[in-house]
Amino acid sequence: MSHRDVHHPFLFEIAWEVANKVGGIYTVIKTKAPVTAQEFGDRYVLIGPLNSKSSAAEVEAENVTNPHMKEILDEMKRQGVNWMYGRWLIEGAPHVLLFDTSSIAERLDAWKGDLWKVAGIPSPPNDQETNDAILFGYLVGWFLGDFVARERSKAVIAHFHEWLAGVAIPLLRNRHTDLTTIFTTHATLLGRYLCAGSVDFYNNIQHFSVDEEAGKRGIYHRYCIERGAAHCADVFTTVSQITAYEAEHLLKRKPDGVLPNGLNVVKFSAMHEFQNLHARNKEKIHNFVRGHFYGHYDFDLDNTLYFFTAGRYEYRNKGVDMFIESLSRLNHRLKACNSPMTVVAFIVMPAATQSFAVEALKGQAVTKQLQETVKDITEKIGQRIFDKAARYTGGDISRAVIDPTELLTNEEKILLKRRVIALKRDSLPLIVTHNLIDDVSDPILNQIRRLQLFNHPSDRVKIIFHPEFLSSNNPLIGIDYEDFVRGCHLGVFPSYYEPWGYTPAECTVMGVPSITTNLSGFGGFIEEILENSSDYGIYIVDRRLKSVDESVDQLADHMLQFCQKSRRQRINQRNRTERLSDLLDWKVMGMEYVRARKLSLHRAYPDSFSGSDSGEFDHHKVKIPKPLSAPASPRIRGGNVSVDDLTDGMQQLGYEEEEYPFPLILRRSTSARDLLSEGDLGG
Ligand code: G6P
Ligand code: 1S3
Repeated sequence: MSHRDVHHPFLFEIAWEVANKVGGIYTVIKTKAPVTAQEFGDRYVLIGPLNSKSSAAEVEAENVTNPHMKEILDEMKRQGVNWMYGRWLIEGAPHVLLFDTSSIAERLDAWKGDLWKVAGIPSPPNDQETNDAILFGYLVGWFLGDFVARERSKAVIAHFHEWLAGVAIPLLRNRHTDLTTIFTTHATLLGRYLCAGSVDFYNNIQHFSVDEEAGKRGIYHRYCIERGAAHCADVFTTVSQITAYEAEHLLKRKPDGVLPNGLNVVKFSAMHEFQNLHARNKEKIHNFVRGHFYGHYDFDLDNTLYFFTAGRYEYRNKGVDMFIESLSRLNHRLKACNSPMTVVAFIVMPAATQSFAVEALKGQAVTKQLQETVKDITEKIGQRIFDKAARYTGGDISRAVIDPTELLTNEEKILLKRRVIALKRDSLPLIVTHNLIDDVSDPILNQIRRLQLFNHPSDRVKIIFHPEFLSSNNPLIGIDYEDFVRGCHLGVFPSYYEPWGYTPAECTVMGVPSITTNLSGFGGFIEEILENSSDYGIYIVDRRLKSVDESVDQLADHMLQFCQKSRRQRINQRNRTERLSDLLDWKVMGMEYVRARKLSLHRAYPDSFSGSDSGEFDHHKVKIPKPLSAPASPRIRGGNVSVDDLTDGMQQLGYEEEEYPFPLILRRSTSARDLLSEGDLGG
């Protein structure tokens, strides 16, 4: 029987994206680090790969202070393993240990043979990612095995993320290493592949012949690593219910629990600062739009809404197909109801490009020239008005005030006309801001062509496809992604395959309403905790039970409803959205990690806990009611009134939303933790 202390365990968290940005898992680990480092202190170490390009910038090297670790790492170095130990330069500054897989590449064949022998996992010769995963897995297994052999007083938890870090799990199990393991998968390999094709994934999930499907796609060996890790871990988890369902059918183990992704939420001291930021950043987008639509800038920016979608270019998985189709329907509906609104919809998804489109650069240049000329002339006019007034020496006062018809000199009129003539163009405003290498077969462009959404003056929905991530150094639209999101009105993410989906969650913490689907992990999570999420600025499209056509219609309806809101209603909705950010903070979300660790200790060391405490996940969740759950005001009693109508009414009576005599919305003081779950969360 083991006598390890289960109340003060060591925690090793292992992932290929520790101090190494590849995709979403980097965001998970990095944003979670502060709360985990606070909980475990020096007993928390992250293990990742040593990347010659990024490690030096991400990590500050320091001496290994733990004597057991020092002994082991010195010995590994003697045997040729190159590693780096230090502090990750992020909030929370956790300890990190990075292994250089290339330094030990000569052992690859031996380890591949061993993996086949002990776990029956094959590995073909030329798959670099799998080779790295095997080298990394054997190094981690070596280190952890030696660590628990020396550190005998405290329990050790090893928490692995995603298949790339999963090779060590079957090894540790096979070697009966005295520690407990957790495996969290952030997607399944096969699910991602199947969804990107044209299968009806969710309706057939029980029926796939998984080995055969993996084999057909050349990923059988990777699939074996993923499935092996899922089955050999003491505790198996995913990031959402939808991925848990997927994992149960494709990996054939029902996850023990769900560990949703949080964010490190930064609150402004002034409540309305995020609204001011919206207005400031919207102005930057306005400037870009004036230039982009030069010669066709005939719509009112005060009645223009900015919608956007963004992410990796996975046309079907990220729901771009559905977004464009719904924009076309929205266009028709706005025209049909003679709406004064214009929607500019941005698609920000990197694709292979040659350069910026000349026409796009020209638009910004001619508009900037016009702006500078106007500024210049305005200054001169001001000077002339001042001079004339200052020269007043008595007599008829009207002679000291410049005649408005003489405000502009002839030269200024000519210069202004030249600038205006430069705005003339024969073509319609561009759809795509760059020259795409594969313009002819690009799926986004082809869908836009098919629907003829060509930014015609009569179109109420305009589209701009920016096939590159945003940055403040960009000569067209010089703005960082976060500022861009803040300046927009609505994020639209109608994903088909999205284990979690950080994009709508990020919108929420910035107080920007968004649209997601019930096939995304985030959408499912929100549906579970909010009764009427659209009142809080999170619209959920049903892509699970509705036909494609019905889902497209629902998405178009949500966008139309949004277009029908008044400015006041948009401001109120943004306030409600922003208040949800506490729920997405790791301080709350991290509690599920606490439960997973507790369960893993229970499973490995059951005798160290009292009999009544099973350590199992408690799935009981409490829903946050819709904003109007409370007694209504006299004005609305008995009526079926929307939250927008109510808000308008109360504001006419002179109330601000914060001062309502009934709880319209979740208050800041409400403990999100209490609302999310009940029971003992201790670890
Ligand atoms: C923020 C600003 C307001 C501005 C509003 C515009 O709330 O604080 O001053 O009027 O944004 O909102 P809109 O939805 O029209 O961009
Ligand atoms: C995955 O990254 P992706 O964009 O390939 O992991 C992310 C972090 O858990 C998750 O947000 C995303 O949905 C998954 O798909």
